[in-house]
Amino acid sequence: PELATRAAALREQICSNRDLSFLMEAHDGLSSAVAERAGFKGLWASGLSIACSLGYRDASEASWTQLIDVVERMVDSTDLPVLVDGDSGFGNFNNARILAHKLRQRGAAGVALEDKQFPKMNSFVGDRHPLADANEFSGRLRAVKDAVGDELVLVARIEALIAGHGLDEALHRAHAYADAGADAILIHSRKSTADEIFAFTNGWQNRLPVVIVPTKYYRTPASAFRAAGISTVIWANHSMRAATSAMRNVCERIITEQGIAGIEAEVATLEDVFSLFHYDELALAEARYLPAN
Ligand code: SPV
Ligand code: MG
Repeated sequence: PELATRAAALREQICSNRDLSFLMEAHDGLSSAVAERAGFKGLWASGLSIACSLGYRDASEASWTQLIDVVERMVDSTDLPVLVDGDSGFGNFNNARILAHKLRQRGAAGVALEDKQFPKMNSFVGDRHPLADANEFSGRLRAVKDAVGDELVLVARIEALIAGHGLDEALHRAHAYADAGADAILIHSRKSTADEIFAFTNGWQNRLPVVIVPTKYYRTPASAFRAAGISTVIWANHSMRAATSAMRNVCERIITEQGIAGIEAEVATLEDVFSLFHYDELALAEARYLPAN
């Protein structure tokens, strides 16, 4: 679809749809196509998963140009809107607005920016998560809004709870980022229960839609998120982790069995893989455009 249509679709899912929305992690064209075929309506271009697939750590090691190249493959391989994990924006307001501008050009539907300093570290690694100054980060958000307007959904991600600050700091930042023009707030937590998420949603009262990433509080059912009025849940890294287990298993089996007969029935068929990328369309196009002889 037209790129503006994808941004509108993501805006509908995050900002106006009253039911809970789900975004599935993907990190390349294949994982995007698989998620679409399975029935997801939107994708999360996870910084962690993209870093993993490129062999980097999720610590701002991949460059922003590498990120936009991956996003382009994700956009081209599906019709789905893609919310891109823009980390901390790769620098100050200027780097953030260049990133947003290029993401829009490559067909992204939205970008999430987190209020950390560059280089960032994955929120589940270690204890050093220096936050950006809230005013400075608000300037990053305003610069992105001025650069791309409504053509990208702008999600402001709050890392205050990750960094060990309290609810007050998280709410203070959420209000500042709403004032700066964010379309939605992503509140992140590394706790194994959703208590601090629900404390946040109680205090926030949905001034803007709330997006969450329940990687660590995975036992909380979707019904509880609905009841708290949350807008969108991101299943942030599960295709990458599933692929890691599946690839390891098949590697170990092939080494042990010195053959592939045993695993043939357990891996996707080639027909399955071909069908994800519409080889049938190419055959039709050949009939139409290649000389007949
Ligand atoms: C990601 O998927 O890269 C995220 C979510 O930012 S998390 O890893 O939970 O920080
Ligand atoms: Mg990330």
